[in-house]
Amino acid sequence: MTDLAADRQLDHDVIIVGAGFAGLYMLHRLRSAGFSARVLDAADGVGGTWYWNRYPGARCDVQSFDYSYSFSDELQQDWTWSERYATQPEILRYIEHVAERFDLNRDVQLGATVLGATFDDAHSRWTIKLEGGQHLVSTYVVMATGCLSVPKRPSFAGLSDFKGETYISGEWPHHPVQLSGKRVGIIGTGSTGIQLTTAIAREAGELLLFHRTPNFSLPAQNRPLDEEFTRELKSQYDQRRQEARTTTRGYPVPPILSNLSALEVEHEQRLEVYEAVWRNGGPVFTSSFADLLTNPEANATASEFVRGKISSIVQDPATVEALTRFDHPLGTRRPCVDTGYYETFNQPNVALVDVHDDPIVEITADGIRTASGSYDLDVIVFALGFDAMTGALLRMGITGQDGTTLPERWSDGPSAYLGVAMSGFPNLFTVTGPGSPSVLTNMVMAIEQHVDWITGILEFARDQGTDRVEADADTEKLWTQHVVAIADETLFPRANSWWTGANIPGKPRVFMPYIGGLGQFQQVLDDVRTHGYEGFSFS
Ligand code: NA7
Repeated sequence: MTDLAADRQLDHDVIIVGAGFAGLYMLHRLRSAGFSARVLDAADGVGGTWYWNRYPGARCDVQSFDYSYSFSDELQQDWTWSERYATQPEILRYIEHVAERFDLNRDVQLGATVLGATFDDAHSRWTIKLEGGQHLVSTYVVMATGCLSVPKRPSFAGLSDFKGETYISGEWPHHPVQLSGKRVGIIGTGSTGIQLTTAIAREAGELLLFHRTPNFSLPAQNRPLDEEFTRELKSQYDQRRQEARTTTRGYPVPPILSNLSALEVEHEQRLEVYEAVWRNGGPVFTSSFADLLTNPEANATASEFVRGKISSIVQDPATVEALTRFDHPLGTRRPCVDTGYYETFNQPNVALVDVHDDPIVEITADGIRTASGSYDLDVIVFALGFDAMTGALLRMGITGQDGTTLPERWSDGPSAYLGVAMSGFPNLFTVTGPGSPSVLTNMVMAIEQHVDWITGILEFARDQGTDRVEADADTEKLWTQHVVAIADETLFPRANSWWTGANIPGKPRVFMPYIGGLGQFQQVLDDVRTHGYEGFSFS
């Protein structure tokens, strides 16, 4: 897009916000397609989610060799993962390696906090306002701002009175945090709290886990990846990736999974499948049978199996009761994937504090006070989750045509055509936005899928001699209705999950991700493209 780049008023064809997996790949693709682009990120380093979430025990729950870029065979052949489930430091090293390898850093502006993005309707361009007063003008903006990038902050009464140290999992400091011998309290038992628990239990003098709602946690069965495994994997990496792109989850699932209903098979056979999937490990447990996420009775058989496993591991009956008082079907909140989580409760220095019926009342100078007791602590760690999927976008100060802001536009809940564009916000694209498979799948695959598609539509616009691309309001509405309708056919909307926004007080309750899966979504994207980007107008 050299014509536009030559226009002095434009700083770049495209400004990309976010230097994580999405923003970096977006930059790479746009550059290759001949667009000028710049990435902005508030952090001091690349990595996005993996830059910020450096808390003890942080790990990805998708297998390392799947949770990685597939766009370059040289990259996937050269890089070797050390474990089945990679730690945060290893993932961050990988992202840094990619940024260097593809010479991306020269177009990444770090320490750049975006305060606003405003569309100039008359000239069809965006002005981005940065903290410090800098303004940048571009034809297009791509929000690669991540689905889990705004941590939920503690708002407990008395928080500032606490004399000890406090940490937020998603803003963990870069310096080493000394926990050995200390009395540590963790609030939150999602994936983050569970990973923190197993890591901190090894170090802390005493660990109290403040537990409100049980989440299902499944064993990772993590292991180092040996040379033979890696050689075999790399010899057929391309086939694996091709298959991954057709799957629901964005990675191939193990052959032990059954296509049958859980209720179609005998009890013994069902247990054999569950045992095999449990031993195999990872988040695929909910795919053990075809109907676990659509039929409550089928799901109950799986929930019962997991409950039995927990009871057989945890010795204290009151702890078992707190850990298994599930209020949602298995898999309708994201299952956690752990290494030794339930075993941790048998350690003498670890205890669960059940705050379900005995809620946290306040934080005091010395620790945490619940309705019925006080707990003295040296350190409190908050692992309260995220304002997921829409949080970063809503905070970005986005104003579209006619001066409508994104928070106004989404006041009844998010809506985006294919999770990628919104009517009234021309030339703005979101990578893995609400209405796309995103967090229900392997995020890196979902990111590549969206980034490739966005690059395609920008090339198409350029080929047409246009520089204004906008989703049609009616088409967007139909898509959003479809996303909700297919989720309603499943058990997912029943749970108070962050997928529905239920974890953030006042957030409209909408099941945000597209549940049809990555492979099916690819067909939709292909269809829209082959019909001349149906549902978009170009001018
Ligand atoms: P989650 O899964 O949203 O978990 C947050 C946890 O924090 C959850 O156990 C909450 O309990 C708890 N929480 C939040 N606010 C409070 C208060 N006020 N009091 C007590 N407990 C509270 O976030 P994660 O970061 O663990 O995981 C997010 C995703 O990251 C995960 O699904 C993976 O995809 C990776 P509640 O359930 O509300 O009772």
